[in-house]
Amino acid sequence: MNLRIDSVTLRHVRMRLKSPFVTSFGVEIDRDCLVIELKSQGLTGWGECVAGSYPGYSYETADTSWHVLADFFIPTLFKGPFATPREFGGRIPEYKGHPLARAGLELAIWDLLGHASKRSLAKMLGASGRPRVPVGVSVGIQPTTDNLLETVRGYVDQGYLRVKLKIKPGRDVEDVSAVHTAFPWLPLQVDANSAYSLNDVEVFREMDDLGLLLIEQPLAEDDLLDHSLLQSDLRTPLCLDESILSLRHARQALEIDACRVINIKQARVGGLTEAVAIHDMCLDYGIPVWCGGMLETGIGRSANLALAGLPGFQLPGDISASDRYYAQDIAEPTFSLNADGTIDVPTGIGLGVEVVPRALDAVTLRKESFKP
Ligand code: OSB
Ligand code: MG
Repeated sequence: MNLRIDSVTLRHVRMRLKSPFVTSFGVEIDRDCLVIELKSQGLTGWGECVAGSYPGYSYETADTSWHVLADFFIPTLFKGPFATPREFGGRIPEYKGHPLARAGLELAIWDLLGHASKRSLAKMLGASGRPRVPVGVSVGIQPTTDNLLETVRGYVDQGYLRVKLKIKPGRDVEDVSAVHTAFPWLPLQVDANSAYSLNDVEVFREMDDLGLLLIEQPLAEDDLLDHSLLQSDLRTPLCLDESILSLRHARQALEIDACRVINIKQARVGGLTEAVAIHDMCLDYGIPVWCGGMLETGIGRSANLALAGLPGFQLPGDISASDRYYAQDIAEPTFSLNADGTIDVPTGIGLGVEVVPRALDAVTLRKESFKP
């Protein structure tokens, strides 16, 4: 089925997080993102571009994504009809970078084509039918170690299967040891968001004795070589997040042993098409992957759950319940944690969620529609 795009609406939204999310790169009190709405022959597709208000995680922001989408990517949608979401990448070969913007638009095409073919995203991705996926929670840096222990206890009581602790220089080994001592049975991992260098190797040697599942993105995003040197010094697997923007990056990282686990975020790699390709390659290499998150609304969260149903996703994802992030999400139904620490993979057509117009309007800062 070929679908021509009749209109695209971009919205910049800002949603208050239940509690500030603190990482080595900064603080998020509100989360900004772009919500993308495609209309085609009576059908609607939704996407989410997770670029935030400042270039802390990557160089992209909501404003740069708006510019790149409005001025370059969206006009290519009007050049002809789509039969598959994978065609989108082929429409913009001349444009470089901006994976978060690409992924948001590609996601809206997936949702739209799901509605056209009456298939769920999980079906479109070829998931082996895993009906629910194990999940963990990503815990930001807390004001004190006692606050951290209290916060982790809250999530453990809710039933999360593993906890990821954000770390930064000065708030690392001591915090992580305290959590490990208080919850010795709890699967733990850490995420540095590229805050360290090889000068800090002692920090990681100490962390190596804590039995962590993995250490995520300790060094600079463009530094595969130093990750490989650090990995050779540690028993704990390194896991890359920011460094892996494409299948090529993933292959090169594995070839030089820069990591032994990969965090796959469909947003960071420019969309689900590339995410599935990385997943498939890692399955061939015998490298475990897990699904990362970007504090998504229900739109992106649904996509992450569908992706995490693929067989290579062997570790719990950063896909927490909707109520871990927002008091009011913009899409329904929201996602909740099952008693066994899993979340259900959505089964409705497309993303399987409905955007709630009133909830969306309440958080929209800017809105613009584009037509052929
Ligand atoms: O590095 O994985 C990260 C959130 C925003 C930006 C980067 C990261 C994160 C998280 C939270 O760790 C994951 C989530 O719960 O969505
Ligand atoms: Mg990360």
